[in-house]
Amino acid sequence: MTSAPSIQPRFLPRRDDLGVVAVGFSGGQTKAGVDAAPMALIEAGIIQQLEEDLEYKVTYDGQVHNFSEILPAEDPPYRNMKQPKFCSAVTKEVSEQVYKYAKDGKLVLTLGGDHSIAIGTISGTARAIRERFSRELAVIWVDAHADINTPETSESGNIHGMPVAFLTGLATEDRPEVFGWLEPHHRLSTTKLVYIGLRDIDKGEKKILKEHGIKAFSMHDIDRHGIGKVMDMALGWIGRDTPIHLSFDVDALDPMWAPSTGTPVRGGLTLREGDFIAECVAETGSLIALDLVEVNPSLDELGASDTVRAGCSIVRCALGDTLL
Ligand SMILES: [Mn+2]
Repeated sequence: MTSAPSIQPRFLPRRDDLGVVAVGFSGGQTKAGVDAAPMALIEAGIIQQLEEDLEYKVTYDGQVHNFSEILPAEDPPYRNMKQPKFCSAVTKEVSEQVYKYAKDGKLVLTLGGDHSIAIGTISGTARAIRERFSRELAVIWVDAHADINTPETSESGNIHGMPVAFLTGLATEDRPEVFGWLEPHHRLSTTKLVYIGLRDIDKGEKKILKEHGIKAFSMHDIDRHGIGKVMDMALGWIGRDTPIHLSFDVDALDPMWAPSTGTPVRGGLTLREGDFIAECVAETGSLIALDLVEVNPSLDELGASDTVRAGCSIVRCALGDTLL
């Protein structure tokens, strides 16, 4: 039994109050199955663990949303993006839900789904934090990939590789039905973004990261400094007293630990390094939202349960679980 997090809240009036959003969405990429992740995580007991072991008061509507009711009749590619209208409509709904929880002072946990849903989660918290504290949000994006392609630099056209470009305003669009609903108050500053775990970056993305001076700790940096120093540097860059949204793509972990994911890349984080990142963020007391995305239980029959277990562990660590 672990007691509730003892860290003093800076941004949460009620540190033990958690809103859960389950987003069974796979339209930001082309492999089926990532939509089944929220149910797999819930069946593995994640909500129960948060309630019983970490003593959170959980608000959850009991539904995994697949948003089939807003699936557009026609959704042809636009500016090279696949399923642009569906992704835009779903992320807008997610944004509203996350905003409501965050505005209400709740910590928000979103279970994905592919990483395109972060357009919704991060825009929702960015807006709530601006309204509640007149502050800018910081984002720690833990991932093998930078997900910062613009529609024009993307080779695949999959929107799960573009969320950071839309969130930072590096990609913009006027049409409201294709992310035109993202307004300045939804956005994230490129100076408030920190990547950890990168190792598979497209040419166009490397250029974007360099040109905008975006803080990124690749696997090379983790090899050089160790994960402890990297976390010190990452949190130092963000600064104390800044609300943090942690967006954790399970593919940041090495496929040895998390094989059931859409775009696995070898040479990744160990299970402990992943948990350590989450523990360090929890220790700041500044976490206001957490995404866990890209668990795909259908891709690797043998590795699915390992991947789900790894995902549950990261969520528990980020929400205050400790080894001792
Ligand atoms: Mn990702």
